[in-house]
Amino acid sequence: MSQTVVLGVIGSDAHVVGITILEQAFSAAGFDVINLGVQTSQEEFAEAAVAHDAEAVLVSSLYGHAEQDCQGFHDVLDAEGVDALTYIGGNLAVGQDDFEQTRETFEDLGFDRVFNSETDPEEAIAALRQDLQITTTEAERATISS
Ligand code: B12
Repeated sequence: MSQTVVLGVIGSDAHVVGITILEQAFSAAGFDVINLGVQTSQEEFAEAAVAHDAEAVLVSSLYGHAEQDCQGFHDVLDAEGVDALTYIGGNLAVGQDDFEQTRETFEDLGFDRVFNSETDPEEAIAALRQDLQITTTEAERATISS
């Protein structure tokens, strides 16, 4: 059975290339991808996750304001009754000098996994398969049958 991920760029951020690549990579890996595009509000993520019964919400941010944009994000998801994994990735801080600090900041905000801008999409796909306990064989079968 295919698993659904909701993907988007949060806040006022308009960087589109990264999520386009992520959409292609997750689709090729057998996931159903709901791409909300750029400049997506917290509420739009939550509504899409509910509407599509998503297993995961993938948030992208490149422009350096991710921490502000993600304040209260998990409260909004909880209020809508979203029960999904949450990942965030991109250029999450201005500068990116200490990624471990950045990771901690976003884990404290409630994200299950935090990725930097060097992340290969395959790494995030492997992490999601692991978190959703999908074996590679099942995922490959989903790709073939879709
Ligand atoms: C192209 C670009 C633009 C274009 C965007 C065009 C468009 N519509 O996409 C334009 C010119 C519009 C632009 C504007 C701005 N930009 Co700009 N931009 C870039 C640039 C050069 C490339 C981004 C890109 O496309 N990369 C290619 C893709 C493939 O890589 P990616 O986006 O990093 O995505 C990958 C990973 O990050 C990761 N990933 C991303 N999200 C997620 C999410 C998850 C869950 C996971 C697992 C992985 C993941 O996987 C992706 C695929 O491999 C970068 C510098 C750079 N080299 O990264 C600056 C950069 C992102 N921009 C920057 C800035 C500051 C801005 C502006 C604020 C500038 C300004 N003062 O106006 C504005 C913001 C406008 C806005 N509202 O968003 C800064 C951000 C600084 C920071 N975070 O510390 C950067 C890093 C440049 C810099 N070194 O200063 N930008």
